[in-house]
Amino acid sequence: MKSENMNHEFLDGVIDGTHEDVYYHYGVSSADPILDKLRGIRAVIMAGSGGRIKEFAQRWSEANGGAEIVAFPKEDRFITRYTAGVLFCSHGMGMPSASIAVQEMMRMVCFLKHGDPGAMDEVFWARVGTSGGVGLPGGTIVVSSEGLMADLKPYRLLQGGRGTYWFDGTFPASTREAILRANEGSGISIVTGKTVATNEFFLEQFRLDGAIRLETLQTKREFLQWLHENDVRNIEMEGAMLAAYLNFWGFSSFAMICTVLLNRLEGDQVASTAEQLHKFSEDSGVVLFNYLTSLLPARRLP
Ligand code: R2B
Ligand code: URA
Repeated sequence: MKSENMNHEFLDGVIDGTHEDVYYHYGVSSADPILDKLRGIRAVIMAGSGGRIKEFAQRWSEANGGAEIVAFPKEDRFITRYTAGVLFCSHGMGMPSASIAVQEMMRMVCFLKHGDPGAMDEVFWARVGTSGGVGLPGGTIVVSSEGLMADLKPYRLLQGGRGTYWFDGTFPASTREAILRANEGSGISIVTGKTVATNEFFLEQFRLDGAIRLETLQTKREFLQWLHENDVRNIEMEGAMLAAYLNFWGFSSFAMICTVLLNRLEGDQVASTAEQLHKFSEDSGVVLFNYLTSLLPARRLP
């Protein structure tokens, strides 16, 4: 962990009880007794949709002998479920939304682990999501090697009028390889490669089917070709920020597992049937659970 990058000015007082931390978007605070149930946290799993989070938690609880599922009271922003060492949490769509979820989760993990860097670094983080494939058919799973913005540079934020904050968007190779190993023989098509995270579903992804259209078929093809030549395999909307923030604190175990909904070289509209979409998203869940089970062996009932 990179202690020098943590906000000790604020967090040290939370850990020693001098003041509370209010995780506003989750409706809980560090003084809330509900957090005592989460002290054994070993993984934070994020997904865009709240429905997905509830399904994941249910599945993980069943795999762990029906372990208790704890829900945070506030659900109008993010849906959260904790069970058997894993905190499942939705993050909405796009980096502005997901960055709130990630920052509050990082603070919460720090509090839950009493600021102990060794214990914090035992926590595995993942986003399981959907994406557009760059030369890959629907149903392929991409485990990201790096998260970049649409200009193929890492995640950045504006520092007022003074310049730009730059971050590191790489995903740890050891976690990626462990996920692949845990899924050997699964029959699921899994590739690794760079992922572009955009600030917009239509314009920054060079779609031609938005209300606003700023590109041509030719420039869209050139963009996607450029991404492909630079080893980008899929496009989504959160990965560059997720890797950036987790790297900033120095977590060593995190990943992004995204299913491909369509091959962007062939079109823009997500036109798969509900059944196909269900199967695609099931597969990314299977990839995650195969790894989670290897990491935290499930305690099945006899
Ligand atoms: C993938 O899918 C969502 C947009 O449909 C977005 O959250 C993402 O990254
Ligand atoms: N999510 C995205 O951000 N883009 C796609 O093309 C599909 C899912």
